[in-house]
Amino acid sequence: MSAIYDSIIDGVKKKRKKIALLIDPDKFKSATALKNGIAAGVDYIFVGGSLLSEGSLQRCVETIKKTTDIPLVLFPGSTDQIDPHADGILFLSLISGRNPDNLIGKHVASAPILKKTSLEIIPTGYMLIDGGNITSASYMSNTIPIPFNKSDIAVCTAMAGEMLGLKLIYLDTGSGALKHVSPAMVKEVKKNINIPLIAGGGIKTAENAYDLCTAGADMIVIGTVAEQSPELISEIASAVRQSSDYIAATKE
Ligand code: 1GP
Repeated sequence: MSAIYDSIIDGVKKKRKKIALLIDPDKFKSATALKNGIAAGVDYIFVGGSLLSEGSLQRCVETIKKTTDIPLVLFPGSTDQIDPHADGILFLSLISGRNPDNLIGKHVASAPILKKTSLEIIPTGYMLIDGGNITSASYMSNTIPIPFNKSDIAVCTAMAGEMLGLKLIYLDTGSGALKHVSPAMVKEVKKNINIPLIAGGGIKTAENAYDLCTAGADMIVIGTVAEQSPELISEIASAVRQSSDYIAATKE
């Protein structure tokens, strides 16, 4: 079963950029972001967080599944963020870090649990990039992010991830980052890999989303801006679609 991954690949082939709305169960207080995301036609809903202290992942998944058919993909911060009612899971290897637990330990612990579900498992090379502040993702994973301007390190890390058989590369400055990953880094990484590329963290405006998509991101992820300014979701989703149109026009 690979419906989600196939749809990502299809987007890459057709040069149709995608947008995922990230819902952190801890911040899922009002359903406005979800409602606006559905209205804006987001392609995927990601659910998860680096640390869940108040919210319930299960309740969040249940509410989303009752509300929409948009594929729900778990983006887990820990092994207890697995819910069989979701559609898929990003099986994250934190390849920018050197914490063995996030490279293989947590995978071993969660493999028997995942085996019993019908979740689509998407092996993902997850790379934290410095976005100007220490994020929960970096702190909780006990890893140092790749420096903001070191595209060469990002390129080599992404290439290694692809060679290891990972199916996606996700460049993330972390939720609530001051800066999103640079378009220059996205461009370099994209040039050197043949698997889909996701960019997330610190995307605050339609322009940010447009710049990352035109630089080569196949999908962008928005979380904080969707929670804090849900009225911007449709504008950001439109910018993602416009970037696809721009790319299609310039390649003709
Ligand atoms: C974090 O990429 C996501 O892992 C989304 O980040 O919350 O900053 O949009 P933001």
